[in-house]
Amino acid sequence: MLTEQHVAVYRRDGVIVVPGLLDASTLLELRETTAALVRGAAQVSAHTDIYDLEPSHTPDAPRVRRIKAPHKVHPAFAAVLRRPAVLDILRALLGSGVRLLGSKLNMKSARFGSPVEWHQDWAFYPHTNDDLLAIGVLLDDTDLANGPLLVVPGSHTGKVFNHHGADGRFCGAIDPADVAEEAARAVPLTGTAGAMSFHHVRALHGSALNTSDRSRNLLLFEVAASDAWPLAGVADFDEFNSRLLSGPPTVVARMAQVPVRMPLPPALRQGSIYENQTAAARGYFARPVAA
Ligand SMILES: O=C(O)CCC(=O)C(=O)O
Repeated sequence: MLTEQHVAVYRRDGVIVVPGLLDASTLLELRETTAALVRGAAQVSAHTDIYDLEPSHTPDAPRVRRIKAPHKVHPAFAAVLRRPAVLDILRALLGSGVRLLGSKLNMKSARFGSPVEWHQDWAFYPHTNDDLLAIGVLLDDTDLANGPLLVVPGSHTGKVFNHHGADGRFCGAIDPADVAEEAARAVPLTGTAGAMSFHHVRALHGSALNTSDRSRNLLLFEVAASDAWPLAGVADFDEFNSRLLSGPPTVVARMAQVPVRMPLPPALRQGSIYENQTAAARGYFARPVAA
């Protein structure tokens, strides 16, 4: 499924999009599961362990911006990651040992889906080496109008930007002035539903408001080479090993010469990147008009 050219482009740009990895019936199941979960948000009026809500959410008009850890919420999401074609791609990009870090389903609803400010995932979870990436599964056809992921090619080998606010706390967002030149070079990860993108953990990325009348639902999985160890530590070794997708458990940590800024002290508002980024003084992307 993955050609040598895909691998070479990933090494050069830090991002690739592979079309057609999910068939129509799998997509239908994932969409129906997602729609049922959104209907379930009518029962809640504040963020929960499952739901991260749009600021304009009400139980009468449920507005979900993220399903947290979908692989734990429904087996259909977990199954995506176990597909042989996906595992083959992960092994080609990360090596034979691969561990899941987590998952999220970011939902940009028609016309008001929240933007995500420029950031590098590496700022949130630095490891002993940077052989980590995020998979983005397009659950909807995605074009410029419905808020595709925007990634700056080549930024994965560049600097690690400051993701701290003026109060000295981590806020998970980069000041737009620091990445003005890079942002102008970003490429949109557009494609037909069923495609998957793979972006390096240090790749600079963000995404704009959904201004279209279509949703843009993106299922994200964060994965790491099994010898990349989180600098924040491992609280439960059995749980850590239970997330291996490929290869045996190991106590070997591969150390690489990588730039690191620790995400400490933690963001004032926890729970999701959307909450973290509310502490950022300035934003790059237009915000939804309160409805
Ligand atoms: O959903 C998006 O467009 C961006 C998501 C992202 O970069 C993240 O959640 O880290």
